[in-house]
Amino acid sequence: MEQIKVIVTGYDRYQGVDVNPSYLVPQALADRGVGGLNRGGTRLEDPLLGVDLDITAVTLPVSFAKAWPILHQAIERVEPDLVISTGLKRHARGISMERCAVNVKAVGDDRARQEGSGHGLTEPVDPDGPAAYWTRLPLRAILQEFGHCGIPATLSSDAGTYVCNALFYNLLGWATKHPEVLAGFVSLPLANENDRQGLGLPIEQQIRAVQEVVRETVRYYRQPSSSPILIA
Ligand code: PCA
Repeated sequence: MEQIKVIVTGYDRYQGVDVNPSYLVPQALADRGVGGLNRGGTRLEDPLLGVDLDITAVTLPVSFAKAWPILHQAIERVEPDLVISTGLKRHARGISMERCAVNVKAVGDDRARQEGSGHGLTEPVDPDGPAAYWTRLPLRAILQEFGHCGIPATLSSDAGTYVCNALFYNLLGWATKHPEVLAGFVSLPLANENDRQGLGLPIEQQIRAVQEVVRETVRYYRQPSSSPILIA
């Protein structure tokens, strides 16, 4: 059996948010796996057929200084094939599949407001780094899968200017030196259990979404396709 190791990350308590979905979702994946098919199912096109999937959940502090070093340590310990990071994007209506990380971070006291596109003072994440990095996750396949599952989602080129984007930037910078590893970022909306009109999605749907992200990324990892990953 081929072993594929996955790190799924999220964040610890986050100011002003009762339930941070990015705290719950990685843990749920580590506990439950990514769906029934890898537990005795035999659907032909199951990307997990013959795969021993090992998922490690990592909870990170909402801290520019600490988040990446902790993830980096976990990466060195686990030696993963895939790294999927998640974080809360409060104003999102559905799942946002992030295409790129930018070399910009908010400075100043109102950092927490910089989760979306920020307007305040900024500085580079890495003064010597490029303007942006692209993810190599199969975003098109993932969004197609979301369509089949009825999961509301969009492509995004903006993980904000706060810790999520900085972590993503550092992660993709690391991944350029480790091209055998696929890495990406999924922004999650608020956990919303009942108000269908408002922002957010129920937590179970968010868990399902990140399970699909892992499944489709494993499929691509095992058999890279020639179809374009990025949608212009
Ligand atoms: N979202 C923040 C940091 C922690 C989180 O869940 C962000 O968008 O950067």
